[in-house]
Amino acid sequence: MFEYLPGDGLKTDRKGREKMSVQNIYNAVVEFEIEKVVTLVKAEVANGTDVSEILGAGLIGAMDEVGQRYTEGEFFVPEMLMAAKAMKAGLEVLKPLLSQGENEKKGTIIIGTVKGDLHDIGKNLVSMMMEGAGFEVIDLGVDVDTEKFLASAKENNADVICMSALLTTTMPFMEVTVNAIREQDLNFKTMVGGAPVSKDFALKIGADGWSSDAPGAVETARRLLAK
Ligand code: B1M
Repeated sequence: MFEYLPGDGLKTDRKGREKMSVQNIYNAVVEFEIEKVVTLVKAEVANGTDVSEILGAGLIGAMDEVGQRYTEGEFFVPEMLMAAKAMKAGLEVLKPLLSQGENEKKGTIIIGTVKGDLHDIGKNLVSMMMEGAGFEVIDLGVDVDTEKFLASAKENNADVICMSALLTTTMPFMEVTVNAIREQDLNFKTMVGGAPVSKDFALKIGADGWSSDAPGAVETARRLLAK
């Protein structure tokens, strides 16, 4: 268990020793140092640091910082892209830990980032955690339109269609898919998520489930299948 000392921003363990490792992962992502991210994440895993700590305080926290710097005009698209590469490299190291887990098949999930949207890091994280929880996951990638979601769901006899969006401009495509399922009287549950997607939005468009993060997405999928 670590804690931040007030004022100095340093991470220390209970004995007061400096514990900067997860902060170093964060810094390496913000500085686009791909190899350093990989080395540091491997080292933290070997040290037994909680994966959720590496993810939350390290990798995901860094992407929030990158978004902030983009908003403030300090970073531009190339910087967001380089940081994303560094984040993805770190995520690949964690993948075996996130996607190993229960063997009994829990259901089939179709997942993708909606039409017009190329952000895939959060979607990949949800995908890995779903696999770890025992779901069969068919990942359609990014820029996925309604036709592709539905064709894959029918072909694979899916239980839940999971849609991710990071842009306010692409969120409406979630509603298009939810409506198409209703209009065609299909029996697929839907789940939506992504940074700008709120619970209110999910309720408004008639999605069956929503979560603000990947672990919550797994819980929501479990609940939807239990119904
Ligand atoms: Co862009 N981008 N981006 N971007 N990008 C954002 C999203 C933005 C908020 C940055 C900002 O302005 N501060 C902003 C959107 C503004 C808005 O719509 N309101 C933005 C913009 C504007 C753009 C472009 C339009 C920029 C341009 O070209 N002028 C452009 C759009 C391209 C397109 O998609 N058509 C663009 C491009 C890019 C890159 C390609 C450079 C790159 C993406 C690379 C990639 O994904 N392979 C990129 C990045 C990296 C970001 C930020 C910095 C980081 C996103 C990320 O990976 N976060 C982002 C700022 C931010 O979010 N703070 C930003 C980490 C990831 C783990 O979090 O995806 O939120 P997230 O996933 C979370 C939860 O949301 C949840 O689980 C995860 C955590 O456990 N979750 C789900 C996600 N999906 C879920 C599904 C579920 C449940 C939960 O159920 C189905």
